[in-house]
Amino acid sequence: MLKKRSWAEPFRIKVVEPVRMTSLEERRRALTQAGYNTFLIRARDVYIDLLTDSGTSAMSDRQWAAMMVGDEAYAGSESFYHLEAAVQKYYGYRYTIPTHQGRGAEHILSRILIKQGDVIPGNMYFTTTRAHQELAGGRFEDVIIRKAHDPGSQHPFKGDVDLGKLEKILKDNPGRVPYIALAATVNMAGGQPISLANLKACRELTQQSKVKLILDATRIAENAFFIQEREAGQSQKSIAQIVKEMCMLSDGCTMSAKKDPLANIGGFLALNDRDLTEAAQNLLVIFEGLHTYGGMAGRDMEAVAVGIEESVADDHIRARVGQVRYLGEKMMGWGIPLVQPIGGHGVFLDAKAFLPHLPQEQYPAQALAAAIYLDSGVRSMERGLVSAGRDPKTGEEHKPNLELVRLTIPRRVYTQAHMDVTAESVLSVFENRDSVKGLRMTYEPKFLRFFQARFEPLG
Ligand code: P70
Repeated sequence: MLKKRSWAEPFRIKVVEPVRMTSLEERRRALTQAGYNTFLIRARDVYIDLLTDSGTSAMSDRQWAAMMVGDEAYAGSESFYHLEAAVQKYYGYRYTIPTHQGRGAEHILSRILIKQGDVIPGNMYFTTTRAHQELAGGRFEDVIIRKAHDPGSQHPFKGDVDLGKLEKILKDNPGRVPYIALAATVNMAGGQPISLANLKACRELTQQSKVKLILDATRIAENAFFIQEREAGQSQKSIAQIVKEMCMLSDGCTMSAKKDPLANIGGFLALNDRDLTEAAQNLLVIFEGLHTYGGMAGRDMEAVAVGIEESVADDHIRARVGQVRYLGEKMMGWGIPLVQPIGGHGVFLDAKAFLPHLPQEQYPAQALAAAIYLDSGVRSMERGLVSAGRDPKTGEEHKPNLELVRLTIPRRVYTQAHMDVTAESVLSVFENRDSVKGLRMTYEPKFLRFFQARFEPLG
C-alpha cells in the first residue's frame, strides 16, 4: 500500500521567533513607502522573508554554545585558530584570511590579483564579485555555457563553463588573465551547479596558461549535493568528500559564511600560496582588521567554524535542497514558469514568461516581486534588469536574458507549511497576472543599484 516513504528535517525546533501578519492595506502602504523595492521594506512588515539565504540561517545549539566561548582577544584569538582548522579540514586550504563577509574577501582578492586592463573569466557574473573586479581595473567575461541563460533548459549542470570560450579568452589575452573565478553554485543562473568534470577541465586548461583558479565557495555544499545526485560515478561519495575534492582543484576561494556555513555574519579568503597570503594580509589590516580576526568578532569565527562542519553533513544538505525542491515542484505542477532544474538555495520565477505583457524596460521581475509581497507579505528579490546594472564604461544598461524573481529559502528556518503558503500566494498572483502593471525607475543609485533604487507603477 505504502509507495512513498517521506523524510523530515534532521533537527527539532528549540527556540521560535514570532512573526507578524499584516493586512492588505498595511502592505500597500509599506510597498509604496519602499518605492516598490523589496530591499526597502521594513522586516516587521514581512510575513515570510525569502529575500535572501544570506545571514538568515537558524544556528544550531552547538553554534550558539560555541559563540559563548568565543575568544575576543585582539591578537591571536583562539577562535581564529578554530576557524583556520575547520577551513583546513573541510576545504583543505592552508591559509585563512577572515573578512566581515563575502564581498570583503572579494575586495582583497581583486586588489591583490587584478591589474588595470586584466580580464577575469567566470561562470556568469555575480553583482558584488563583478563590482570589485571592475573597481580593481579588471573586466569580467562570462564563460558559462549558453544553456545557463535559458530558464527552460534541463541541463543538469547549468553552472558549467563553455571550455571553448574559456580557451579563446586565454589565447586572446596572454598575461592578462590573473585568474578564473568559478562559482559553486551559480547564484544568478538560479542556484545551478558546476560539475566536477567541468571543474577538472577548467583546472587543466588554466594550469597550462599558469592562470589561477579561484572558487566562490559560498554555496559549495549545495553544489556538492547536485554532483552526488547527478554526476556519473559520484553517488557513493559523501558531501564532505566532494566539497574537499572541489576545493583541491583550486588555488583558493572566497567565501560568504552567511550562506552554506550557517552563520549570520562573516566570510573569508582562503589560499594555499604563502606570498599571496602575505599580500592579502597586508591589505586586510587596512580594510578589515588584524589578520587573526579581519572583520569578525571571535564568537562569529566560532559560529562559522562549527557551521562549516554542519554544512557538509549529508542529512542536512538533503533536507536543505529538498525543501527548496518541494516549493519549486509544487509551483511547477501548477504551470508556473520557473528556472529548471530547481536550484540549491531558491526557486527562481521566470518573470518574462510570468508577465508576458510587460517589456523588460518596465522591470517585470521587480513588478512581480512587488505583486507577491502585496498579495501575502512574502518577500522575494529581483534578479533581472535592475540587478544587472550598467556598464561602467559606456553607461549602457546590461540587458540580461534572465529576468527572474528569487524566492530564497533561509537554511533551517521555515517549515513545509511556510512553503505551501508561499506557493499559494505565487499561484494567486499568477491567476491575476494580467493586472500586474510595469514600473518606472524614479531613483537610481550609482553602485549596485538594486539595493536602493526606487520605482513607481506605470499607468
Ligand atoms: C544573496 C547574497 C551574496 C554573495 C553570493 C555569491 C555567490 C558572493 C556574495 C557576497 C547577498 C546579496 C549580495 C548582492 C546582491 C543581493 C544579495 N549573496 N558570492 O542574497 O557575499 O553578501 O557576504 O558579501 O551569493 O544572494 P556577502
